[in-house]
Amino acid sequence: MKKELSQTLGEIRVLVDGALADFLPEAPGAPEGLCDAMSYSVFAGGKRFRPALMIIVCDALGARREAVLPAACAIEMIHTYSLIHDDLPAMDDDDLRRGKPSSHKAFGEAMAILAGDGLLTLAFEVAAGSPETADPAAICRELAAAAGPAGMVGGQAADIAAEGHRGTLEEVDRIHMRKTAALIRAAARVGAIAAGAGVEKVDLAGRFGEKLGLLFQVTDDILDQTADTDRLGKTAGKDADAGKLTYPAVLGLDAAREAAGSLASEALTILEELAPRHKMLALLVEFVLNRSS
Ligand code: GRG
Repeated sequence: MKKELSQTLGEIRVLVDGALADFLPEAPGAPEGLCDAMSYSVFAGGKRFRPALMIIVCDALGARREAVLPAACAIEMIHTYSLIHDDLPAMDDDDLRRGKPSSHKAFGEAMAILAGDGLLTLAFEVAAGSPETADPAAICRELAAAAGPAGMVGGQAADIAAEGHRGTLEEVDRIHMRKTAALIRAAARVGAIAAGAGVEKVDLAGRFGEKLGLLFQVTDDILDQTADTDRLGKTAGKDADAGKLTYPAVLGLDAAREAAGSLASEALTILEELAPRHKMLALLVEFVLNRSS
């Protein structure tokens, strides 16, 4: 990763982790064990990619980071809930996440379900507390639409339904557009909304985020097949074993790599209109294209 990007991501991690630590133990009246399970997964070492994208889009449009910080924490809570629930035996049944025992292995299934529920609901309380200038209602709507039945939850349901079937590229796109790209698209849109951007800029940010989100999924699928469990922090090769509809399964590895290159170019083309020559966003695209974990 380029030094400038790793420095910016480091700064953002400190900012977001500090704010998350403030928000998490303060679920008033929540039993201690529940807060422990919520904090365990939030601080298990995730990359903070979605908050970083949101904050860098906000930076690129010239706004202060305070405007977007609650929403950045909210999206990380939503993302973490999705991983906790995805790892459950009824879903992907994975014992390992972010290099540590997954939530249900550490706390039991019931507490893992509740930790996910707690994070999802707390996320909206936190997002609703965004500064008035950042349009909290619009932010909550974006996050809810991206996480809900027409977004991530719908994508997860479609993904489960497609297991073991041979599919087309269009089907894989349709699933992953919702399961992974919708939340990443929302990260970019919310960054623009919090910066006070108009509808056209918000839509451009969304188109940029959508390409980046699909790219993120293609590289995730490629890594699942090519990287080892230690590097991934989750069990490698699970998608193929579960008969999942992935980009390499439908296209083959070489064509999946080409598709990743095309998505990165498309994202960079949209960036020229969104924030011309914005180096950090361009570096973020390059990072997702070349990531190794
Ligand atoms: C259970 C409603 C529900 C949804 C689950 C996100 C998801 C939907 C499932 C996770 C399966 C998966 C591996 C998807 C690929 C893309 C993805 C979300 C990877 C994990 O995100 P990273 O790499 O994780 O940002 P870290 O740990 O760095 O935060």
